[in-house]
Amino acid sequence: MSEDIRKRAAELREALHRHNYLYYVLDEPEISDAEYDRLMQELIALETAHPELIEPDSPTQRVGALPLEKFETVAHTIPMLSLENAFGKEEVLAFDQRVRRFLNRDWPLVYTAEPKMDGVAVELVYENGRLVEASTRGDGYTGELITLNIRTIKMVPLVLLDTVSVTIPSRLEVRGEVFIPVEAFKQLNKERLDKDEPAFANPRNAAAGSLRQLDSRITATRPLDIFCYGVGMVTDVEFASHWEILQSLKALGFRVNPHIKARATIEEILVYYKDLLDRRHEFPYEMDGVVIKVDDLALQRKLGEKSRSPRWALAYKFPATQETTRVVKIDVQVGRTGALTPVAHLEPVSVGGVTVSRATLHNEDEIKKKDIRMGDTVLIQRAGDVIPEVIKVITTKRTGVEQPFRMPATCPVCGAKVVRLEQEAVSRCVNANCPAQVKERIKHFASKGAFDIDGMGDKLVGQMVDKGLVKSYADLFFLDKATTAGLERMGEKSAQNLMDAMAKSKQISLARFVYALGIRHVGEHIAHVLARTFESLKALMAATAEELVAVDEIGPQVSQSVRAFFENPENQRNIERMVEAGVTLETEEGATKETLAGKTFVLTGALDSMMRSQAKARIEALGGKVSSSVSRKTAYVVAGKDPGSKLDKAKEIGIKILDEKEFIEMTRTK
Ligand code: D41
Repeated sequence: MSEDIRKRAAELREALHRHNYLYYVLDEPEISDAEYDRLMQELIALETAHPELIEPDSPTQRVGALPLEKFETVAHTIPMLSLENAFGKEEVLAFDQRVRRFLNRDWPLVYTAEPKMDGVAVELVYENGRLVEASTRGDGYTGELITLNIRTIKMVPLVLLDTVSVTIPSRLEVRGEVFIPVEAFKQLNKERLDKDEPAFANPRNAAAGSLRQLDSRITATRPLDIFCYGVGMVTDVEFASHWEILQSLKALGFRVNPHIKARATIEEILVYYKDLLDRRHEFPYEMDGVVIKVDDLALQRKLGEKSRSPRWALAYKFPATQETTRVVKIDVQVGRTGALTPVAHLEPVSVGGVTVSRATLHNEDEIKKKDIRMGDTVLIQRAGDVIPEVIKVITTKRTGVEQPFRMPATCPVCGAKVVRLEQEAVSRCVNANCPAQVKERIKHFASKGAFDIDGMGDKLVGQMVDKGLVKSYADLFFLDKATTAGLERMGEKSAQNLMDAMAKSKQISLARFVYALGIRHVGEHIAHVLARTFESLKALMAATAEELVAVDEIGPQVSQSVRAFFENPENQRNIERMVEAGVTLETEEGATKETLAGKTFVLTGALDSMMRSQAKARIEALGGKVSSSVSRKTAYVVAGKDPGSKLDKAKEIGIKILDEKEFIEMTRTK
């Protein structure tokens, strides 16, 4: 092999590490995704042709090939201590008093405070700038070795950035919290439900479950992210303050939360806490409080630790999202596929500022496992805007009158038989014409990812089905305005709006159409795969089971379900009627209208509701482009918080400037 090839491979590795950092850590890419892919493909090609070139920290080597048998355990060089909790302002002020008394100080102390991420604590070990080991916190003294799983997280550097500002230590232990952002969590759960896999209760469980995979190829598919907040053992470098540690971690290529409050008095920290608490729902990830730390490391050393937590740190938690209440009754809800989901009706209780009166109980086995009975006092939890859940029964509150739940033998809505197949966790109503199923199918049909019919709310669908106006989704397109206007809470104006919305929805992509049909096991993603592969509805309807399973990502279950759906004469008839009503399929895949084609955007400053990469994705999904510098060719400059000189330049040459709200409005996809 020539020296040139070796040199080129090294060049590519370095470039890819850098662009990975710019994209995933800084969220400020300098090259397009396509260009990044080209570099990656070139490196893969070189490494395939010359396997001796492959190095463990090549950017191509994030995902391992083989699953582990089990995780090894490792001892942390320095224990990962836990945090003392505080739940009120008084406790925080008492902490400050205690620390100052201990240090014999009557003047204010300097603290640094950071959002407390609700995820999984991990330690990353670097030797001579290379990631060699990663482990969970475990009990604080020993954890599990999850190096292969951590390597799959693109926000984790495999190789440290070499800059002038920080020496690369021969050994560096970095601590951080791995988490899953809320939107990505919801998407992950949606995909799991589509595949009939159990949903995760909350983002933290999803992150923990993802890190606990023995097969790193599975972990690689999970949207994990990390914020680093501290160090364990570090050689060769001396830090003076916590703030300096955070800055150095940033300089070495780690992701550090940008919302950290640097060097402030305890009063300022209290204001910071209040602000984060008020705005916590604007963040793309879950936080459960603020971690307050004495900034000066010399003072930290003086303070030391007591039992298992440092005296110099405090977790000021956000108000609990857990509460106890009573289960008044348990009934069942009938879903789109006839699945019966037990729901607990609760005595209303405020959980973290939101009144909760219901909680999902998932299925019969879950109720049995937790032994939840009507009349029980239970601990419930609400995480983000996820449906509240029953964590456990407070058995000491039992009086003996509590009634166990039994799955009904007949559907509570239509009275048809309920069956539970042997290999399934759910019971189902067997009547496909059950009004509850019909309503759910229509709601799904009209939902955002499907026909996206504006104004087709739950109440309206309920009335339409109850009055016998619609028996299937195809009937929607044959509704007339007068009938619609006669429904409760409707009128001329809203009926017209609904008619307009339906007319507009008739132009639809094949993928959305297939998703809208509500075929079991066919979620948004699988619908896309099917649309991309078969390109027309006719071809998809004609596809044999063999042709279907031959498609990547389509297994026997999906294949069987798709066949059964299209073989059903009633479904065929419904599809024909929709075509008669004027539903037309845009055959092209990804048929979102390219409303921003030819328009170039420049992003400057931080957006509150999304990362730069997400903003970029929104623009590109509509055919627009993102550029890093403002010129006369720029169509719009999107200005977030703390915009840079790009905004000044845009103003100077008269480019249209969008604020965050305007930007979101412009890039909303139907
Ligand atoms: O964001 C967090 N979850 C977080 C956790 C944080 N920002 N800082 C932390 N600092 C510490 C000390 C002060 C003990 C180094 C922590 C944790 N500990 C921690 N995470 C899990 C157990 C302890």
